Amino acid sequence: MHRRLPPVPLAALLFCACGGTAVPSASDDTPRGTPAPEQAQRSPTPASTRGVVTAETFATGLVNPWAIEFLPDGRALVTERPGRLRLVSRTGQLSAPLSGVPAVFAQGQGGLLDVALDPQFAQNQLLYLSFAESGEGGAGTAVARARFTEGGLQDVRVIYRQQPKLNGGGHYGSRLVFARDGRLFVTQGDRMNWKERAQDLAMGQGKIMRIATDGSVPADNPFAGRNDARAEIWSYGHRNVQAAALHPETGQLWTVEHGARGGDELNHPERGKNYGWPVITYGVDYSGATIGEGTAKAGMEQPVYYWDPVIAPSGMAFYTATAIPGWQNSVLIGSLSPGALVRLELRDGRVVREERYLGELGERIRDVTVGPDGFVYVVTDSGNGRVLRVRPMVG
Ligand SMILES: [Ca+2]
Repeated sequence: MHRRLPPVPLAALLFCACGGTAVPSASDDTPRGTPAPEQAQRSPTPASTRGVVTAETFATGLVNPWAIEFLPDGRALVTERPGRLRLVSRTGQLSAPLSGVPAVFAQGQGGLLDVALDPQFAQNQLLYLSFAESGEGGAGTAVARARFTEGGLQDVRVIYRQQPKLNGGGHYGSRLVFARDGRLFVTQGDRMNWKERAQDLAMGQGKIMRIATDGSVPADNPFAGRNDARAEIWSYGHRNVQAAALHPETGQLWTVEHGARGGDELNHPERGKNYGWPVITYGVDYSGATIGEGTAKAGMEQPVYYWDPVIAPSGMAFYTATAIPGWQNSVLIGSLSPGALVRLELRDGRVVREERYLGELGERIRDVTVGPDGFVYVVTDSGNGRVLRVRPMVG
């Protein structure tokens, strides 16, 4: 029979182990019988680690690439925020922009954003693009479905529009993630100047949406059938979700959202739940002013983990390959600022370790995926953006 180690030494042991940065659990030092405090785990802000992986240029000459997605044949699609979609060959050559991409509102953070393949892409060649779309009232996040052909996109149709459209260029979200049931999650933001709308179920801002691939709303959505709520809503109270992926074992949606100063959050948004923004947050306004009511409130979910200082998260992938030793089952997240590839180890739904890599590049990492070779591919956000292949350092 195993003896239980006393809680505090166990936390200290975890924190010191292995030369990496294990994360102390908020609940480890809570005496038994005492309810756990409403306090999320905080990132220990590890320094970027050198000597484990190296990044080599795979493709170059991209303008503000936002997303990368591999096709079954080993080529990749890359979006450029000004409104272009390109193919990257298996050897890193860029194609001319593909025709048929919808017109995008390419201002501020807006433009052509994510790309996702249909789960049946090999049979139907369908793909989905998220983008900022102009229209009455300003602009909003939108999703188009199209059929990929070598000659460009065909049968392009907008299947989702964030309502209402609003002025401003900030906080569009907008990652696309397929659930196991074939429903499409669309992450969004609060459009920056409209944060209170994240709590208003009649508004499309600050929500994660769940739609069918023809744009219809699944009847089992949490607010379907209500007069006072948008039926597409899956979860709400989000600030700006630019990183999302499906957990390969549980099938849950996991997300990372930009907080204000000191408030980036890891969540696994569940059906109908309220993630608190802007009522509760660990961040403060950029002016230093407090936001909302504090860090916890009944009826609002705590993040799994938060970053203070922030990482400015964008792009996320679960690593299930084996080509990079020790990374299997990690969560990989792009950091725009300070600029890094963030790796989390999860255990039982909690973060037990955080490491960071590629900080020495000084690049804004905008998206992360895993290639058919098992290596990690990231895109860098700049006017001379690149696709980088991340491999174990040899020698
Ligand atoms: Ca939150």
